[in-house]
Amino acid sequence: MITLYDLAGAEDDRRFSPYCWRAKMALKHKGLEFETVPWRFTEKDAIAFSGSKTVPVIRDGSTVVADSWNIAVYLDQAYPSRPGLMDGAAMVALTDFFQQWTIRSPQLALFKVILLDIFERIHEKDKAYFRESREKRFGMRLEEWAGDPKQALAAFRGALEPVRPVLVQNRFVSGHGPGYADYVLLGMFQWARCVSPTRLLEPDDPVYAWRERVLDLFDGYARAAKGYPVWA
Ligand SMILES: N[C@@H](CCC(=O)N[C@@H](CS)C(=O)NCC(=O)O)C(=O)O
Repeated sequence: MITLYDLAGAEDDRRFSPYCWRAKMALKHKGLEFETVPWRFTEKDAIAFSGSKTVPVIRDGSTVVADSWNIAVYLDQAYPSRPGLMDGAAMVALTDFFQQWTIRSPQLALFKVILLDIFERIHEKDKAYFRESREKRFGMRLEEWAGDPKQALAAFRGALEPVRPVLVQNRFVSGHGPGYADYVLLGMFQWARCVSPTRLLEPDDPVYAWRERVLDLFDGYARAAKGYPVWA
């Protein structure tokens, strides 16, 4: 049984990390059994064994892997006979590009939309650390960085523009069937949905229909997460 350290909010079952969602969907895709351990930002000691200060971290027997990208690559290497997250070196390289783009473009834009909702939903013991570390990163108060919510939402929707033609042509970012790129994008949406009531997409957006398809995978695993409903 694989163990995954998974970021939790104030409640143990509010699991909102986009990177942990990538790992959970990857484990589901591989059909591997796993258990999750709720973890908070300030519980660095609990994952010190991994050498990482961030989650996701997995323990698979005697193997420990930290970082969502490393976990995806590891799972395909360690379990080659199970469904592939990324088939072949070319797809690994292109998916790496896709995850780097996601972090720097739509996910960064979305951070502004949901930042204050995240702050509200995290555990009390994490609040001072979260505010201090993020304000140091942004060089300003959280409230200032978040800015105007309408503008932030418009920027997020605009940042998704490159995936729209792809999702009109194909059912999934990875083509006919879901792959790791889909879980990268879904992780971002789960991050938002688990903490924020903001309606991110209009139902006629091709990204909306794609999100429905991914939420339905694995018997609706991601849909069942504690969070706000997907607005219809
Ligand atoms: N590159 C890492 C990033 C992971 C990451 O930033 N995780 C956040 C939760 S979403 C975290 O653990 N943060 C701890 C902290 O900020 O101290 C990955 O892909 O796994």
